[in-house]
Amino acid sequence: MAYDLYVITDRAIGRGLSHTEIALCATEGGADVVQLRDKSLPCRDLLAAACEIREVTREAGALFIVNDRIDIALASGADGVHLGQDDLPVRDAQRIAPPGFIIGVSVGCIAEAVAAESAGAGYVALSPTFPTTSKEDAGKGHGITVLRGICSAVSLPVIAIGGISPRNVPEVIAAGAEGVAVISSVVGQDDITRAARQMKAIIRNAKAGTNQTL
Ligand code: TZP
Ligand code: MG
Repeated sequence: MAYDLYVITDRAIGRGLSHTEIALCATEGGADVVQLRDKSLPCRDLLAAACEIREVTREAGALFIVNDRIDIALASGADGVHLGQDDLPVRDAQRIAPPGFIIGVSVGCIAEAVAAESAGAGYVALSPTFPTTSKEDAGKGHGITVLRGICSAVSLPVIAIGGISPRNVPEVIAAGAEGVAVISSVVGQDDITRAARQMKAIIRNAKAGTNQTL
């Protein structure tokens, strides 16, 4: 399972494009994971979007994760759900999840990452790694030192989320992150496919140790 480039859909930052259009562009550019994130859509509209993105990601060979809503994730056949510290606890989510279902968890410190791993999470995301304006209540960036500490403390894939740009990908990967989750750096760009392709190349190069930036 690759988590290198994890793209989160956001209709406002995507200038009115639909979730499905964003997913199409992102996967065309090589996104490994698409997360459907929308806190305002009515349930049935969210489910419809999830079912469409399930098709798009299946064709592209990408993972599909639904933010917050395990019901929508299960009903649409998504690969997993992404849960915050105030969402359904991992152990409760596991009781209703089929085998192999991925439960990703946002964490803000080593203790939360270790707890998520013990509870059976499939990956953890340090949220936010850097300051971001894309999530109102994101709080301050935890920074590279915390990221490095989490990467050493758990054996799960660790994803950096919040304020990730082509410029800071090399230090994030060098800290041990398996991948980066982004909104602005891909969805907020005029050409989402091109931006995804560039981010993917930077991640690949950072993993190969070449430290290329834009
Ligand atoms: N969760 C933590 S930070 C964040 C989310 C959804 C927003 C990430 O957006 P950006 O634009 O990549 O900083
Ligand atoms: Mg949440």
